[in-house]
Formats: sequence, C-alpha cells, structure tokens
Amino acid sequence: MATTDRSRERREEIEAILERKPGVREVRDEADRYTVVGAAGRGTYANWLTPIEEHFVCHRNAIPEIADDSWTITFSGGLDGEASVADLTERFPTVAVAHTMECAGNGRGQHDPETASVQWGFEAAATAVWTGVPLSSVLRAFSEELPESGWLTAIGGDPGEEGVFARSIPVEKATDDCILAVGVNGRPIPAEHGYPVRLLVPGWYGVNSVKWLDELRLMDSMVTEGSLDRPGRHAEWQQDEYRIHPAGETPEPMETIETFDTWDQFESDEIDHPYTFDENVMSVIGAPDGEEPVRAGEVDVCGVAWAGDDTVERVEVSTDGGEHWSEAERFGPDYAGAWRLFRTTWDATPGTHTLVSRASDDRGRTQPATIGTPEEGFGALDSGRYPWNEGGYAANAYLPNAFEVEVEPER
Ligand SMILES: Nc1nc2c(c(=O)[nH]1)N[C@H]1C(S)=C(S)[C@@H](COP(=O)(O)O)O[C@H]1N2
Ligand SMILES: [Mo]
Repeated sequence: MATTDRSRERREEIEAILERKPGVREVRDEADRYTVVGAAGRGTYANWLTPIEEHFVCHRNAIPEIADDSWTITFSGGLDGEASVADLTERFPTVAVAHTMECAGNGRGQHDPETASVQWGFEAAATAVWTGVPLSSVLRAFSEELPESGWLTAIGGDPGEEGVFARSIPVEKATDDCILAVGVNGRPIPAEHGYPVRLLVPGWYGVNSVKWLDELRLMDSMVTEGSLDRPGRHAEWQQDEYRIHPAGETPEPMETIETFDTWDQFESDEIDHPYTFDENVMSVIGAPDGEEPVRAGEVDVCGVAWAGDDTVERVEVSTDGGEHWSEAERFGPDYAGAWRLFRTTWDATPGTHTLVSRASDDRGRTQPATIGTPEEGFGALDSGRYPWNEGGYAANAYLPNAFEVEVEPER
C-alpha cells in the first residue's frame, strides 16, 4: 500500500477513535508511524478507575477488521490447537484483573535532548478492570505438559508493514496472573483496545499486552528473527524497539534472560539493555489540576501511584517544587498490578506553588528526581538520575511532572 493511502487510512482511524473517546487527545510521532491517542488531562489521575473514554490508545498498524467472536487464536510451539473466543469464554472460568496500563514511552517527552517517536508527558497511563479467562488454565489445556520456565510469544492480528507485532513474556509471568481479556470496565473491549481478545499482562508495560491476539506460541527462547513461521520481521518489537539503551548503542538480541523486573535488569550483569517488562515506580497528582486556581486554606491533594507488579510502599507530596516533602496517605482499592490512590491535606497560602509527588516501592526504590544526559548513559543511575535512553523508555523521574497551582486569598 502506498504511504499516502496508509496515512489517510490512519488519519481516518484516529478521527474515529477521537470521536468515540471524548476524554483523550491526539498525539502522534513525526514519522507518522504510530497511532497514539493520549489520555486526558491531569484530572484522570484523581480517579482510581479510568473510564474507557479517557483510556489512552497506542499501536502502530491499522486496527484489523474483525467480525465477531468467531475470531480464532492459534496455539503453537509447545502448544497445540486453536480456539475461537466463544470457545474460550465457554470453556474457562471468567476472571477479572485490575491493571494500570502504562506505555513504555510514557515520559519520553521529558528526555533532553528529544528522542524520536511520540513525545508523551505523563498522559500514557490508565487503570481499568479487564475481564476474561485465566491464561494459566488455557495454556494447561493446550499443552501436554506445561514447562515451568521458557517463553510465551503472543502475536497480534494487526497487519504489520514489515513484519508481525510479536512480544514474548516469561512462562512464570504468563502462568501467574495474566488473562486473555475479552471485556473492559464491564463492556466488550472496544476495537482500538484489542477487540475481540487481547493478552493482558498485569503491572507490565502496555507493549506486552498484545491486542487482537492471533497466536500464542510456547518457546524455549524469546522471539528472535526467524523464530516464527511468518513472513517479514519477527523480533523488531522484542529485540530492537522497547529496549533501554544509551545513545548510539544497538541492543544485541538475547534468547533468554533470568531477570525480569525492568529496574533489576539495570543492575544485572547478564543484560546490557533492559527489556521493558514490569513498570517502574511512578506517581502523578490528579487534583488540584493546575488549570483552575484554588482558594487558600485546606486543600485536598490527590493522585495515583503505581509500581508495576511490585507494591507502592510510600508516597510523598511536595508543594514547594521538591524542597520539602510530607507523606501522603494511600487509600482505596488495593490490587496487584494497579495503581493506588493517595491523598494529603495541604494548608495552601496565597501565591503560586509548585506541586509534585514521588513514590517508592516495597523494594526501597524511589522515583529519581531527573533524567540524565546522553553522555552520562546508564552512569546516571549512580547519581540518582534516570538514564536518558535513545528510545525514551520507562522514564519515571518526578521533577518533570511538577506543575504550578495558583492559590487565591480566602474570601
Ligand atoms: N497487536 C498489537 N498489540 C499492541 C500494540 C500494537 O501495536 N499491536 N501496541 C502495544 C502498546 S505499545 C501499548 S502501550 C498497549 C496500549 O494498549 P491500549 O491501546 O489498550 O491502551 O498496546 C500494546 N499492544
Ligand atoms: Mo506503547
């Protein structure tokens, strides 16, 4: 297909998504390669559940045309058989998981100098309740003997320009809490979020949750070039893109790794360029939203904090741009893989104040203050900065998310 046709198609698709989702605004990359629609403003982060109308969308190919739940998933490699979505939902129990979906490119726009691709601030995160069937039951049913380790590769049904959209996750994670999702927030999954079925990987970066799921393949290794019986490239999205690497370095494809936690991979001797698996600890204030002034006096500051499949252990709020901090209280729903609400009372005095939050996880890791420079590379970690990286992935620095709130005198 000619590029102009493709971009016209994409243009139409984005317009249709924006019409269905009044709570999001459009964000795209300059190469016109990604169809990405950004989550709503700060207010999204004052609520635990994100209405689907405000849930960001991220993919690069056109949405496949899918008729109904006769859509079939093929099981291959160490698995055998196929099943329609109707078969799956009839045969396996219905379960629900709460999941904070965060694009691995969230925070990319905070890298200085700029990296390629979509320039997100903090908008590409959302929490929804996904319903479907337990992946562990499905894998057991379609394998003779399910191994305890190895890799599960999920292939999307979206037609790639040069190859397939394929992602591999460790069997340990696949059989722990993943589901094949058919519903979200009590309704069938909308087309742009993966209708009729997607893989859902709780607490891991969005890229792992393959939409329009076409094939599940059990393998000894992660997907590498030539490892699938498909035309075109196989491993672009696992081995090249979505890996964290300093300027000018090209990640080497790896067949297998033992360390899955994204942050732990920075510290591992085994892995030079981490894969974006579980989400790094992160937080965003949702209210006040900085758009409207507030009245002096007691002001409720509220937001959300998440840590992938780790637990949020502490959230602090500063109203002076990070000079002084006070601990916020966590409240509301508490599900693995989903964000927590936090709140604190701020005794606001007239003037302009800079609000910012920072979270820590149960393994003692705290959001870094800033993103380093390209020259520092991963050395930035030693001075407590998030490493500037060429793909702009997995950034969780807190100062770039600071914002000003106008406080008016009491009446
Ligand atoms: N088949 C397929 N699945 C995909 C993608 C894609 O391009 N194709 N994009 C991934 C990325 S990068 C993200 S961040 C999430 C976003 O999910 P959402 O659009 O439902 O928010 O989908 C993931 N699943
Ligand atoms: Mo993404």
